[in-house]
Amino acid sequence: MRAVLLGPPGAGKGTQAARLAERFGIPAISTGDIFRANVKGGTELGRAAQEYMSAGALVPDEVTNAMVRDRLAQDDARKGFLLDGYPRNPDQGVELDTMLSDLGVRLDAAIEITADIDEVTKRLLKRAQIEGREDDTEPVIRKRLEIYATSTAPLTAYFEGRGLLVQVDGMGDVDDVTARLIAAVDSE
Ligand code: B4P
Repeated sequence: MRAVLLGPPGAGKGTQAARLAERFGIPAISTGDIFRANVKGGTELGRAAQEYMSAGALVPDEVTNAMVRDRLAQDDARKGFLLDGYPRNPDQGVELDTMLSDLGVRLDAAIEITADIDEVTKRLLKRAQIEGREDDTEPVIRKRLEIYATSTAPLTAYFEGRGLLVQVDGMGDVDDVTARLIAAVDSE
């Protein structure tokens, strides 16, 4: 399976990507996790990403696209992958197509996890108490949701137009959402 996971911040993309990757035996590739690991490691990539992430903005496309291109070319992604958090805007969507066609493969599905704004805000504020992520404060969450609405949400129509969109309700229990996702993928 080659799929991307879409949805607002806090919808459960990272949470569910890990579970689906294990179930289907493919790597979950989270652009957010890769950026955070680089920030922690003090790498050049981390330095390039940090100021954008802490402001809740998207990291510039040229940085993000190059990173994803490298990651998708690695051996473990040959048999499939689940991209979590990429693409995040229509230009990244077009770039992903180019990367996949260069690799000679195609995307099977774009899975959108839907959840309402109040619920995702509640989840992110709860995570702030547990993990202390600097982008989980109320003003930054608001900014991330705005960017989601203006930059990322248009991807839904982009993938729908190509017959790849699968929408799954992300409200409720984590296990219930996982079961819905597996059922949706199995029926594809
Ligand atoms: P991400 O790491 O992708 O952050 P996110 O959108 O908040 O999603 P995440 O996967 O972490 O959270 P989840 O919904 O699983 O991005 C962070 C930043 O990186 C971006 O703002 C941007 O700066 C940069 N970035 C990443 N990708 C980029 C790209 N392509 N281009 C440019 N910049 C990029 O979970 C949230 C919380 O909810 C968790 O605490 C979880 O435990 C909880 N939760 C999940 N499901 C739940 C459920 N069903 N019920 C209750 N709680 C639940």
